[in-house]
Amino acid sequence: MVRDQVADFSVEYVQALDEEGDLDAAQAPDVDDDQLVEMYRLMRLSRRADERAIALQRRGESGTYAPAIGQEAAQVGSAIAMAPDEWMVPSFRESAAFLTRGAPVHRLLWYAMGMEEGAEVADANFPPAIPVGTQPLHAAGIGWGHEIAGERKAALTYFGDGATSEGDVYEAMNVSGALDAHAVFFCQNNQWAISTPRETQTRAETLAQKAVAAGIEGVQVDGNDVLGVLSVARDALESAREGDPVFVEALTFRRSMHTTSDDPSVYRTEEQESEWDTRDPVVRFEAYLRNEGLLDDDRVDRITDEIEELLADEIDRAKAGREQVVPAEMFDHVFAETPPELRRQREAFEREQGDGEVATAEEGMSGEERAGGGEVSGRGDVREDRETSEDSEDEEVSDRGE
Ligand SMILES: Cc1ncc(C[n+]2csc(CCOP(=O)(O)OP(=O)(O)O)c2C)c(N)n1
Ligand SMILES: [Mg+2]
Repeated sequence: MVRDQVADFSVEYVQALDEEGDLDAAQAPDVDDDQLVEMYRLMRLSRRADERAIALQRRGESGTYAPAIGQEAAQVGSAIAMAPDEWMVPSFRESAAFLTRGAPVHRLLWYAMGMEEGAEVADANFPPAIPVGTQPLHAAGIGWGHEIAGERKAALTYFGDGATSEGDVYEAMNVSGALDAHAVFFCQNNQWAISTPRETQTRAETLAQKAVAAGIEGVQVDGNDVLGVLSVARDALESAREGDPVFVEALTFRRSMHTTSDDPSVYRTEEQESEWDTRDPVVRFEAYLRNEGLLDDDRVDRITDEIEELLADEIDRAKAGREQVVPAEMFDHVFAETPPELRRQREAFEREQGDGEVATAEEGMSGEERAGGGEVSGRGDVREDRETSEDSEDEEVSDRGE
């Protein structure tokens, strides 16, 4: 009888900045001082943009929003590693990645406001993907295209821990391995898939090991360490550009609600949340930059003021754009020639709007259609919030989503 071990696998974990903000020089990526401060600014911008977006939703000025609060290092560190003309293929929680890739805040807000303009495919960024785990297949396709065309480029796709339980994600990794697709699969393991904790998502010890079955490399990184993420993402992209796809599991934490429709206090305790207080990615990176002499109180204050100013302008622009929307136009972009049933719906919708007052898409739906609304729809809860929320936009938003 023969009984040999025929394969041996292991998963590496990478951290450059520890929880106190001390750097392990051996893992440190090469980054100049200006770029370090810019990464910090982007993390702060994203955090604040998310807070403002939540507040807008609470006032009924916007629809459902999925904040990236707590995941800024995972997104900024990976998105900044990409070349501008390489495709980013996001899920629905990538505000920090979008901002790093140059997308304006008002466009993110337009998406949450249910506007077509918010889903524009611009600057090599795909629009958000709401169906969980579908977009890695798009990255596999783009990456295969790069291989066929002989291009030294890679696509990077974002998805969550929950998405790794979807067959599509495995299929995307498997086909990428088989066809040498230039793709990086960047999983933000934020410990939660709505109310499902990581421990019950899968019995696998790590998510990174899911790469093994696809025959591609899998690596874990401290996703709250922006320098560790940058280092791992650079290596992964370099490998993918040569036709060797990589799966990256970034260990992070969703510090806020799943979306503005969610209340995490129903399914997780304050103790579970506070465990991650000391690992906040923004606090850690700021401590490092202060130690390095790249930030002091004055510079931090200036960055804060610039962010507030930028966001005030961007929110004004988002609101001004929203006023231009003709909601009935949503019927015009479905078919080349609008079929009779849709035409009837359009007419009914216009009648309901009466004197041209701007109505939400939901106001034009039947009760039955409304009941079918999805969990993370970019549209849908505007009317309800108008009726129930009296919060002020400027009020501080609780991370617990209460
Ligand atoms: C195919 C599909 N199933 C279910 C949902 C509802 N849903 C939206 S987000 C989500 C959880 C996703 O968790 P994860 O992949 O960890 O991403 P995260 O929300 O934590 O960023 C679910 C089940 C959906 N949008 N699409
Ligand atoms: Mg998750």
